[in-house]
Amino acid sequence: MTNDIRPYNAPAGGWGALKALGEHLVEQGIPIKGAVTLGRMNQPEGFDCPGCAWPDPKHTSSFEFCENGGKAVAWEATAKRCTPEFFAAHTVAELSSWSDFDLEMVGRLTHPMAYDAASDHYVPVGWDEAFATVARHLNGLPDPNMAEFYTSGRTSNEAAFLYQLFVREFGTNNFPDCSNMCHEATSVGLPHSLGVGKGTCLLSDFDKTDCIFIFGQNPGTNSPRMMTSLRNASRRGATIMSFNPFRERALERFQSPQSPVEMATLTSTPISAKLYQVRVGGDVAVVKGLMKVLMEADDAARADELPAVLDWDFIKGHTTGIEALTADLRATRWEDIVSQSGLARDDIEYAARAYMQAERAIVVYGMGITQHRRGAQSVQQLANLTLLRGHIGREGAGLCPVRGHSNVQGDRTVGITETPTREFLDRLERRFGFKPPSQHGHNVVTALEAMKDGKVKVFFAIGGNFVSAIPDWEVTRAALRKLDLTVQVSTKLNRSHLVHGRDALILPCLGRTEIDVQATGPQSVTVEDSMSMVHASAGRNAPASEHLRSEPAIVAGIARATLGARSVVDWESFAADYDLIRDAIEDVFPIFQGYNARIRIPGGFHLTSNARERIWATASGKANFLVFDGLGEDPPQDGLDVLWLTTVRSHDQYNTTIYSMSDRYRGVFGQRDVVFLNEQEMERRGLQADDRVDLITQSTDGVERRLSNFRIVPYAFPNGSCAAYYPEANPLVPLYSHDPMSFTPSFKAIPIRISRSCAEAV
Ligand SMILES: Nc1nc2c(c(=O)[nH]1)N[C@H]1C(S)=C(S)[C@@H](COP(=O)(O)OP(=O)(O)OC[C@H]3O[C@@H](n4cnc5c(=O)[nH]c(N)nc54)[C@H](O)[C@@H]3O)O[C@H]1N2
Ligand SMILES: Nc1nc2c(c(=O)[nH]1)N[C@H]1C(S)=C(S)[C@@H](COP(=O)(O)OP(=O)(O)OC[C@H]3O[C@@H](n4cnc5c(=O)[nH]c(N)nc54)[C@H](O)[C@@H]3O)O[C@H]1N2
Ligand SMILES: [Mo]
Repeated sequence: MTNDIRPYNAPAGGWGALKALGEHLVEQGIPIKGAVTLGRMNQPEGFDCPGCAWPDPKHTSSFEFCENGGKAVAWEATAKRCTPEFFAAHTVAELSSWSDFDLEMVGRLTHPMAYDAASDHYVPVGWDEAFATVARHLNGLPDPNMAEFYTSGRTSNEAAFLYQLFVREFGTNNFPDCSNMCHEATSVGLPHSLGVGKGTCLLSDFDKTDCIFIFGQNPGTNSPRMMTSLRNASRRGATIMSFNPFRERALERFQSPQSPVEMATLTSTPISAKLYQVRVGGDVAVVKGLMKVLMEADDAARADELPAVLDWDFIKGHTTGIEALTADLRATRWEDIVSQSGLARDDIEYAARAYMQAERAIVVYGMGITQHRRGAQSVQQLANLTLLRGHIGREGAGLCPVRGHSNVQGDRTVGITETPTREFLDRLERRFGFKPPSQHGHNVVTALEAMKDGKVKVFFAIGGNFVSAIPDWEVTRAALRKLDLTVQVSTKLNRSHLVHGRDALILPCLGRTEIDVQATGPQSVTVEDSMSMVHASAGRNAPASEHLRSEPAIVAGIARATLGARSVVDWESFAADYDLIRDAIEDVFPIFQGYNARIRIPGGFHLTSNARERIWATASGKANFLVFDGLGEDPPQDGLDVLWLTTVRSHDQYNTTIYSMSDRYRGVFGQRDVVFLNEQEMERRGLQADDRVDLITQSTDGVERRLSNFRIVPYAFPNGSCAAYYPEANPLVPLYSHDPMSFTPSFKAIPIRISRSCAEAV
């Protein structure tokens, strides 16, 4: 493929999306099987899309086309296989030189494999022997806290619950989790505001709202089924406003593959009324600006005896902290808001007026908000914005964090957390009869620090690709290589199998599209989507290999091997019948009351949210307005030279899985080692389009973090900001650069300098 830069002028979605998916099915060798499999996705009797966490209309609808959901399914249902013969043909050293794309293109893992240091190959191993290896390492540790148990968010509720049960009976709360790098800022920030660490919207709210504000989220790529809701809202006349340094195509206009008229006439629906290109890290300034306009308009309305702009009944009855918030807003100067946000005051006032006029408004956000040095506090500012007009606990309104992995929210709900509450531990103890550890465990950042310091010996991952998702590769990968054992429960070969400990295991598991038969017959699992809907998922494809095991079966096998007679849990029964796991979940978490009966109803059920009912589980018993000190989401940096680098997903990747080297909507083809920069910033540095440059982090710990030979892509990006792709840019993100409240790495704002690459300078 040519590595080309050319603008993409078509709308998002449409024929371009259909074509892209068709090509992908052919590339995976499954043009027919892929299409049949897609027909079963998100159907009452089918499986849940393994792509994103956006809900489906009740899981009862007819086929809804989603290009990227389709790619996620094709990726799993591929005809390609990664077999023992493949491993025999390639040493780990050789595979380490392969690209991430090439590694995953080998296909589905078929056999459990163990690393053999003498030959530098992975060799086949029996399941029992693999379990015994894990048990030997874990039981040899002087302290259970010397092991880390990572979870990636595709793991079902059933597997996740068993996993936390095993790890807690083993004796630790070390649960680094992908959400530590994702929506942790929501989980940690929002409870202070609303008493709940999740969103308050249902899908039906999008059908009733007048206004949607979207901060730092790219629905056309990362939750494409959301485009149906946005398109319908836009056509109903709801006002959509987006805040994003990129002019993401789907936020501009969308051609719905579900609409025969748009497809036939090549027309599209405009999505955002305005798309504000906020500076990287400028959102708090925008939100404070919006709130300042609302407050001043309310002052003026009061003076003129007009209807209030703020919802004072709600504020007085349901909240605390309004005085401190308004004092802060009064003290915040417009010139600072403008310079920090990169937006004109007029723009912010225009957006605020749209917000003010809406009776029902939804505030949506994604990684552009959470992955900053003050991510948790930034989330709280969005909560303030909704509370000012009483938009929580009202139909058609609310706060809507868009979660990432398809079950990342469910994993949290069923106990994957390094900071368990006393109440949860007590219930676990009452149900099972062992004393779970109460000492808080490690998150991703503290786990990596402990590995660096030699305090950890074993790393176990259920899903994911930890070594590529994490920041600061040079340091963090060296830490992982020092471990005694690394274990990856995976579906495909990835970098985490190649950056490994002295002993290493690859345990291949069933994917969500596949039939899972256990001792009592075929099983289904359950997942919770971004809007707290829980529903069943049952695969229909034959497993990729007869040697695969389900995630619950793998966890139960390891638990039995490790804990043996000292366990009080009947692991075998749980692995044989997932209904029993759900009964146990219900015993520990009363919100799952009637679990097994309720998931048999098509569409599943909603886990109620207190905040949606205007019940505030905060210390004050009210919703709290919280003040953000200043405007900087990230620490100030001196010097004209500094650019804030944000790291984003292309249209053709799923996190660390790269589907292709292109990013169609942003006009980048056949390459990913690029940096997006505006003409003014280029000129300032004497740079031109296509120049090759080095990106160098302005580190504060004296360590050099540099990426070489990145190609400049001129893009109308805000001043002072630039962008590159995740995960290629992860070596630039220092481990210390994280939110002190939520420990979310600041993947969306790294201070860097850019200089011409040496090879070119001569
Ligand atoms: N196809 C596909 N689907 C996915 C994923 C995937 O990789 N591929 N990943 C899944 C996961 S785990 C997650 S968490 C979600 C992620 O979904 P998103 O939250 O959409 O994640 P990103 O693409 O990282 O970034 C979101 C947007 O933030 C913007 N942005 C960057 N910096 C800033 C900033 O400072 N301020 C503002 N306002 N905006 C900013 C970027 O331009 C981008 O449009 O998607 C999930 N779904
Ligand atoms: N710079 C930068 N870094 C980031 C981000 C960013 O925006 N910028 N985003 C962060 C975010 S939001 C997240 S969520 C993390 C993602 O971090 P992870 O969740 O760790 O990474 P993924 O790339 O989603 O994991 C892909 C692997 O999961 C395995 N897999 C897929 N399906 C299954 C399954 O059904 N079962 C099992 N057991 N394994 C499976 C496959 O082997 C595949 O290779 O990355 C974070 N890192
Ligand atoms: Mo995520």
